[in-house]
Amino acid sequence: MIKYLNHKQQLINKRLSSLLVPTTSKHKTLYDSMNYSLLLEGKRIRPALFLIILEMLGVEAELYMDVACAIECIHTYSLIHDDLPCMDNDDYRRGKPTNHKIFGEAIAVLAGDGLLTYAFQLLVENQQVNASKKAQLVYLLSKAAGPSGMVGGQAQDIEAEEKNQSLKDLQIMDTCKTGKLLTVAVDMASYLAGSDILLQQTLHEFSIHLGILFQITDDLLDINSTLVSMGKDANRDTLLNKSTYVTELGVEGAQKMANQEAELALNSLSKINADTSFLKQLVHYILNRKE
Ligand code: GRG
Repeated sequence: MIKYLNHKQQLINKRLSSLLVPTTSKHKTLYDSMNYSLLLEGKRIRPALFLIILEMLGVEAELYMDVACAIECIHTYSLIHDDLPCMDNDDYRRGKPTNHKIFGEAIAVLAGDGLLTYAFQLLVENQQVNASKKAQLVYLLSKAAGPSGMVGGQAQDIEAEEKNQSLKDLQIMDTCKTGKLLTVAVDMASYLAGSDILLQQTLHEFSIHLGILFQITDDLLDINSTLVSMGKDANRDTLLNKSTYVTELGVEGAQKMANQEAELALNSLSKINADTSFLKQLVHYILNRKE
């Protein structure tokens, strides 16, 4: 799996590094700031997931590389904004100082804004996709990233600081904040591959379990890791007094739930009549991840 994932990461990194070029030297700082965060070593899980599903469904995935990159642009914007002093106030991300530490808060806000809007430019400029498919991709991605998705989850997170959230509320928050961008990577791939409705639903169900699994392992890593292993400040959730799967269930309970979610994700895959071996390996990779 690691080899396959690394290959996908390399392809994504190559395309990402050629995308953002300023049209005037007057905008150089903004572009430097966007490229700084975009090109740092991220795991590229969301775009890789998108490409893996396309390939599994028999589509030449590289044709849709810019759609994959659009997802990563949105993810990177969310990290830049999440790290700002008015949000989580983090000093490190992807093993390096956060965007605002290098470029200042105003440029970091604009770099996030730039990446968010550029993602949609990338989708619409795409030559591989016809107009009606573009409209559907824009709809799916904006819905997942916007107020009914990631931004909604982030707002709930901000309001919940210093308060105890029930497990149910925590699940609503994480399904939106972390889950929706993973889910939409799967939904966009199954849509582009022209999958029938049953397969789309099964893949969607798989992605929901994968999203919860990803968040639980993130919570477990937050307490068990260091700046070096995670690439960001560890133990931030405790410092910010946030409810997480670990605070609600304890380490053992959270690990048990991670195992259950991994099982449920694998169970969804078992209903699919295609070679799901890479997706199965991705589930195990996320369950056992150390970064
Ligand atoms: C600011 C609108 C807005 C949203 C922020 C992504 C996010 C929402 C907050 C980040 C906080 C956080 C740690 C969420 C947990 C899951 C998560 C998104 C982790 C970071 O993603 P990875 O592990 O990071 O895929 P890399 O660096 O590998 O891309």
